[in-house]
Amino acid sequence: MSMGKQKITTNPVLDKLRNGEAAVGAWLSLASPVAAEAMAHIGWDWLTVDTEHSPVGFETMVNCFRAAQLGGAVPMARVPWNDIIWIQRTLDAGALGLVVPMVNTREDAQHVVDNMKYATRGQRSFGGSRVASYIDGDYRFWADDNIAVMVMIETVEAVENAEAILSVEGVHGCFIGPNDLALSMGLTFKEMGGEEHEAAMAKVLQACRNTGKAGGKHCYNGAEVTQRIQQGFQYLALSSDAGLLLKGARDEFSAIDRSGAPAIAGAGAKGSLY
Ligand code: 3PY
Ligand code: MG
Repeated sequence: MSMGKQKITTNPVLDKLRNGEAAVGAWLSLASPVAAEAMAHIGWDWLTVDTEHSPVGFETMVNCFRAAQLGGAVPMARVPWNDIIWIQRTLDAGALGLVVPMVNTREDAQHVVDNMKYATRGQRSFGGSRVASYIDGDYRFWADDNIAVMVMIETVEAVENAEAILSVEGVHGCFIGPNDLALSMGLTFKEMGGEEHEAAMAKVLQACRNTGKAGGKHCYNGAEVTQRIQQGFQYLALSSDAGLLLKGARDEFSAIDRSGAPAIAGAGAKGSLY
């Protein structure tokens, strides 16, 4: 059952992860509900508003959640930090899953779970949630095992501790941040995706297999998403609204020929301008 049209009984993203399927989405970094709504209709399983590295404001984030829901994508957010205030407010604002950055130890992961769960499992305080009326059931209990808890593994320390992190009860999976991981390993941009970087990511994937949790990664293009699914990753982000916009704009801008040469095939083509 998809988000938006009818009440959901379970979180469709977690349904997929639990079934061993891939759940593919994208990051929302443009701080634009209009872009979010346009993106949502593509068919993504989820859309994650990035509040760690984008200038999005809190109310705009809520409108991005609404836009995602309208298109049938599960609204999620990456919080800026493993912080009870951010986590509580973002869940109350309607996120059905959180990606939490820089989770380096088992204790960090336990702290994420504590922050995201109501008593008796955690310390989240009850104040309702914007999405309570979109789910079938009592949100307080529904939330317990239906809000996706995704911890980011993006440092050498986290890779070392991956199995301990993932074995924490309540953690559904992890999400590799390739950039911070490379920085932590002292790798240059050119060395990203090289043997050392890939070996660290393979270690995380093995930890996922050993613990029965879902592995995830931020991917650069569709080909990489396909490759990672084949490797066994399940929670895949394909770039971001900002990245995809820039890629399309760059490709088309660089295809313009101002030399006066005869028009290339495709000029005069009809398609969608919007
Ligand atoms: C990273 O690459 O560090 C990320 O956080 C990607 O989302
Ligand atoms: Mg990062």
